[in-house]
Amino acid sequence: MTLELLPAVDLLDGQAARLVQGVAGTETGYGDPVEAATGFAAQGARWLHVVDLDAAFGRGPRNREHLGRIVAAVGPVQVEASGGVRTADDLHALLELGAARVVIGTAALEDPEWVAEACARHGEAVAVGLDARGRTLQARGWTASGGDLFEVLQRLEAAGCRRFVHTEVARDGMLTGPATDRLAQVLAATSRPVIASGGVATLDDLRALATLEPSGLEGAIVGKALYAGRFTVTDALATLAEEAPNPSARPSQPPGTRASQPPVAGAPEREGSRRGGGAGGAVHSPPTHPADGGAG
Ligand code: AMZ
Repeated sequence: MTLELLPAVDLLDGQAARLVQGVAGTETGYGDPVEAATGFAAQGARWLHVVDLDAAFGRGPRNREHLGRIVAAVGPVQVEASGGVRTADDLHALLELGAARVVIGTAALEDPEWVAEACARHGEAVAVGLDARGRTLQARGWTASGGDLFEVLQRLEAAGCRRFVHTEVARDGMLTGPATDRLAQVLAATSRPVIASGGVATLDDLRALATLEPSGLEGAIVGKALYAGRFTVTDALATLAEEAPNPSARPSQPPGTRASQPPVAGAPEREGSRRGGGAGGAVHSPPTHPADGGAG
């Protein structure tokens, strides 16, 4: 399978924005989120990851109207929506707006019984967000911490949760490369598909993540690198298609499941894959996205 690319559209007060390590006040604005979303869709993205940052910070669901506009504008591209989903009403509201999948983070720590119930009831339409600094989970817009990444992962997998989104908070918005070692540990700890978020800066980072696909990595969320023009969605999709293993050479398995894997030892370092001073990929502006020039 080809690793899925999920370009990120984070919503802050109705604007597309990127934060640095998720800290409020560090944002760079990127204008109309529908324009960003349709730009990514026009380049062939099949999924978008849309986060209501205001809701995640507890300021209320300020961006639902924009989520609805994005869903309507990009269809049939599927939208994974998250941020501030703490109750069944929040979850239902996002599903009714047309989100194909909703990611629940904070509530996995604060209300694990409800999250287990939501997973059982909504199946593939719910994913658990594991936002972590190392092994410590983060909640409420990453302003509170508590709970062990692996303990919560295993508990919610046992409760029937189908999919996990792992974010390495310390790398988010930093363009420092993904947390491949930690991801390998997460993949070894679950038989469910995992989506990775945080740190992707170059096409070589995507190649490194693609080597984890046979271990159960399903997708990669990319934000800052796209907005900063490090590469385009078109570039990323072409790179991931090149890296996809030959499907005929792989054993067949039911969708959404895989045999448990032995832990993957070490990060998949490719020859020449690490960047030096951010020079790992061609630097150019995303053709269909409002130019920014200022991020990074
Ligand atoms: O940047 C942040 N401070 C931030 C962020 N990007 N805080 C939360 N989130 C994202 C998570 C996940 O997708 O990565 O919001 C979602 C979780 O929200 P909640 O409200 O369920 O914890």
